[in-house]
Amino acid sequence: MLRTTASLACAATLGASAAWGQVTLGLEAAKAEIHDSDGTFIGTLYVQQTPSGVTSLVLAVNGIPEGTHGVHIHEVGECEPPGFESAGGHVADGREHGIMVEGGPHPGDLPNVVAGDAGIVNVEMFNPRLDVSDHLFDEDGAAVVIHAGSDDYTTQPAGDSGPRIACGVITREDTGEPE
Ligand SMILES: [Cu+2]
Repeated sequence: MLRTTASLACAATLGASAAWGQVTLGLEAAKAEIHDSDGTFIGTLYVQQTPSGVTSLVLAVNGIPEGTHGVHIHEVGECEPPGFESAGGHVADGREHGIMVEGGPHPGDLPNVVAGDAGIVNVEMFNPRLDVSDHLFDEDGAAVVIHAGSDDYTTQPAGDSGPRIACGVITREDTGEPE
């Protein structure tokens, strides 16, 4: 009985670590260190291609205002504070912005995140449209951007989500050779 309990606990621990940003050998993975408009480091985004072709993103930030925030993958890997306009528009691939729009969403569109009064967000997201090789590692790279307000998933081109309050340049993570 004791033995069964121990192995179940072990399986649960392994499952959790695989979901939270652990890389899989030979599949594309990426990371962004996110800074706010003052240049303060506030957290990290991990991005990973998975065997199913769906991209997994794990966002962990500490130090954004309480409330709901739009988060997107923007098309240029440059984060020039304070406004982060250098990151350009969303990774769009000719699509419309937002899940509530016909012809949407952008591959760079992500669900809103909610920060409590401590300013912390810890979330894992799946994105079937975002391709790590094609969208993140193209010539001008890519960046993750957090907005001051929430994305309404409708308004073009960015869901009326307000100013850009944090940004992280996405860089490739070495995942070794395919097995
Ligand atoms: Cu955005």
